[in-house]
Amino acid sequence: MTTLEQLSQAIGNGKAKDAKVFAQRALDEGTAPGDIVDQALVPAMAAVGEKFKNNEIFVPEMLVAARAMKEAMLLLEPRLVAAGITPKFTALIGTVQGDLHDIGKNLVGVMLKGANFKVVDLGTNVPAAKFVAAINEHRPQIVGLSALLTTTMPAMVETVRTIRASGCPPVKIMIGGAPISQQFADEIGADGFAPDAGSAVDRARELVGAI
Ligand code: B1M
Repeated sequence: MTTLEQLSQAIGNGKAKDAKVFAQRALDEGTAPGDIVDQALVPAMAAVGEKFKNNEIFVPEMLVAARAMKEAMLLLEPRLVAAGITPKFTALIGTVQGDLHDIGKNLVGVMLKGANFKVVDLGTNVPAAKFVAAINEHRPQIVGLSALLTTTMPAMVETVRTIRASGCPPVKIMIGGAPISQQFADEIGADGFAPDAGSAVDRARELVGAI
C-alpha cells in the first residue's frame, strides 16, 4: 500500500496519530502538499461522507475521521500556504438567528474543509445582517445556513431574503437542518438543500460548479 493510501485509510478509520505520521511520511517522500490533500485527504473524507449518507457510519465515526483529517491538515496547511496553494472555493456557514444548535453545522463545515473548501464559520445565532457583512468581507461562492428548530425556520427565510436584497456579490445559498426540506428550500428561494453533511459537500460542489 502506498503512503497516500495508508493516509486515506488512517483518516477513514479515525486514527489521528497515524494520519499525522503518514502525512509527514508523504511529505518526507517528496509528495507535494497539494497532492496529499487531493489524493488522500479529499477522497478519504468523500468516502466518509458517502458512508454517513448511506447510514453505514454515524456521527461519532464521522467526528473521529474529521479529527484525523484535521491532524493531517495541521501539518500540511503551513506548507500549502507557503506554496501559495489556497482552496479554490470559500463557504460561509452559520446557524440562523435565534438558534444555538451547531453540531450538524460543524459537521457540514468539517466535511466542506475535507473537500478543500475554505470555511468561514460565523457560529450560531447569526443575524441576517451579519451574513451580508461577511459575504462582503469574505466573498464566498456559497453560503450555508443551518436551522434545527421549527421556530427558527422564519429566520432562515429572512436571511435568504436579506442576502438577496442586499446587493452583495452573487452567492449560492444552501440550507439544511433537521426540520428543513427541499420543498422549503424551493419555497424560500434557496439554491440548494442537503439532508446531511455528506450530501452537503455534493450539493456545495454542484452549486459552485466544481462538478
Ligand atoms: Co435542542 N432541540 N433545543 N438542543 N436538540 C432539538 C432540535 C429537538 C428536535 C429536540 C426535541 O424536542 N425532540 C427540539 C426542536 C423541536 C422543533 O423545533 N421541532 C429542540 C428544542 C425544542 C430545543 C430548545 C428550545 C429546548 C429548550 O430550551 N426548551 C433549545 C433551543 C435553544 C436554541 O437554539 N435557541 C434547545 C437546546 C439544545 C442544546 C443547547 C441543549 C443542544 C444543542 C447543543 C449544540 O448544538 N451545541 C440541543 C441538542 C443537542 C438537540 C438534539 C438532541 C440533537 C441535535 C443534534 O446535534 N443532532 C435535538 C434532538 C434530535 O435531533 N434528536 C434537539 C445531531 C446532528 C449531527 O444532526 O443537527 O440534524 P443535525 O445535523 C445534520 C443534518 O440536519 C444536516 O447535516 C447534519 C449532519 O448530518 N445539516 C445540514 C445541519 N445543518 C445543515 C446545513 C446544511 C446542510 C445540512 O447546509 C448549510
